[in-house]
Amino acid sequence: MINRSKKTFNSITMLIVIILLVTVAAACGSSISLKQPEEINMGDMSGHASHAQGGGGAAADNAASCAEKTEPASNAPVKQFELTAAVTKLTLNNGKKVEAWTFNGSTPGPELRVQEGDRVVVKLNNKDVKKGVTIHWHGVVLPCSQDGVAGVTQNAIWPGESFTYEFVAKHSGTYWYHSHQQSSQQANKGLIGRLIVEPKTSSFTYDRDYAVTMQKLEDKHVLTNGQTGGLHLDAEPGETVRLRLINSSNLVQWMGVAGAPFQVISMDGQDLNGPGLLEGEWVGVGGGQRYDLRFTMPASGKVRVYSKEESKWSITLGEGAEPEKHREDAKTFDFTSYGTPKDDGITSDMAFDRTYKLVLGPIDINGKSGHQIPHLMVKEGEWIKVRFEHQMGQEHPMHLHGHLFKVLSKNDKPLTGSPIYADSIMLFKGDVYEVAFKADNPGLWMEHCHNLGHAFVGMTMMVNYEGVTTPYRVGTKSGNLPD
Ligand SMILES: [Cu+2]
Repeated sequence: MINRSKKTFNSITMLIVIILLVTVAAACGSSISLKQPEEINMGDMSGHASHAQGGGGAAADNAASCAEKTEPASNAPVKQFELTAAVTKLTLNNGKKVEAWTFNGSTPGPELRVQEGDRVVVKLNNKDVKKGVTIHWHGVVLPCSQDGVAGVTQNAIWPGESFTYEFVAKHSGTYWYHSHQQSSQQANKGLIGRLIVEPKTSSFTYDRDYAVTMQKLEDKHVLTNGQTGGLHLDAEPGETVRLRLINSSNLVQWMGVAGAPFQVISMDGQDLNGPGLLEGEWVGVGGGQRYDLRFTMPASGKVRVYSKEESKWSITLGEGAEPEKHREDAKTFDFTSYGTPKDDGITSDMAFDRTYKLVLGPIDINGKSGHQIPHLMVKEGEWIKVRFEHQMGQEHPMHLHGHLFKVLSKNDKPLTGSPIYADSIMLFKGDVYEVAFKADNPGLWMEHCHNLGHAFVGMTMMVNYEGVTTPYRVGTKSGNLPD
């Protein structure tokens, strides 16, 4: 009873803190920043290893800096790009004027398309974004020094400076990029774009391949690939379409498909096994998540993919009569029992080297916030299980850098459909998920809520490999503030 009332008290305190933060932020405009630490070493392991339930302790033999973890030379075909971040006065197609922060003059920035196995080389220039910029390649498994987190994997790139990213696109799929310097503000101001890694061979065929960014610029302008008022894409009756949906906004978007049955063929860029046909279900795409849909254009000519809230994102494909929208109270897509199982040997009851439990509050993890949250320590070669329990607040799309994890169970029931590999898991209040990953990419990796507003106020932590260090520092002294 006492514990319970204490818990309730803590939750109420947390809510009051959120309300205060939001009020202060609203009152002061975008120049507000929370009291930030002066200098923090995110690779500092002192006192942080004790939270593991087993394992841990010994330092790794091969201590190394994140900065030295680069993509090894290879004969991979090179795809080169240049992205320049700049403050840009944009006129949206509804006539509204916005001062956005853009890559190459637009938001989203250019869609980067490469093939699986390509060596992707991207030169980032900062023209005049005074707060500094970086690029994080969301969902891409790459070497630590290329992850784009200011103060952890590099310094922020200041006006007049450049930085070149280089990594091999090992996994095909739908990804995106965004600044990870003051990410909540910078993504919101427009420093985002799409990265599509086309498969060498696909388990799915399609005639059209489209990628769509669902974006909320400055918390208010609803943009579909930069357009207000929805997006139209060409498709002929009988053609099969792969539609890659990317939710770059903070909140979950419930997406419906009117006019055709559809499949979810990929989540977070990773293909599903044997996905069946769905009709009239709402697909919840969390902040930062990607869902690839596949459908065949009907003889009547038109399909509409749209968010449940009428005034939001809408994509029409083809020409013809408006298809009938499905019911508001239709069922929601459940990936835990979708598609066909495939044994990969990764299960809840296999032996894990370390198991961690993360209890999510409104803006906290295990009752702690930001730099106070102990790192999840791992060692190369280990298998790690993470149990997420959502106790209070909005949905939390928890995102892990540098790895793909497998979703093992929901509410302690193992998944019964296709294996799900992802870089994020969205939890609603009451949800419990267990995920597993192999520690096979030594580095210092963020694990945070991709409601970037939540990350900004502290819902962010690190998964650190033993022995890996960083020469970079987070804090007001360096100006590296990744959020
Ligand atoms: Cu969150």
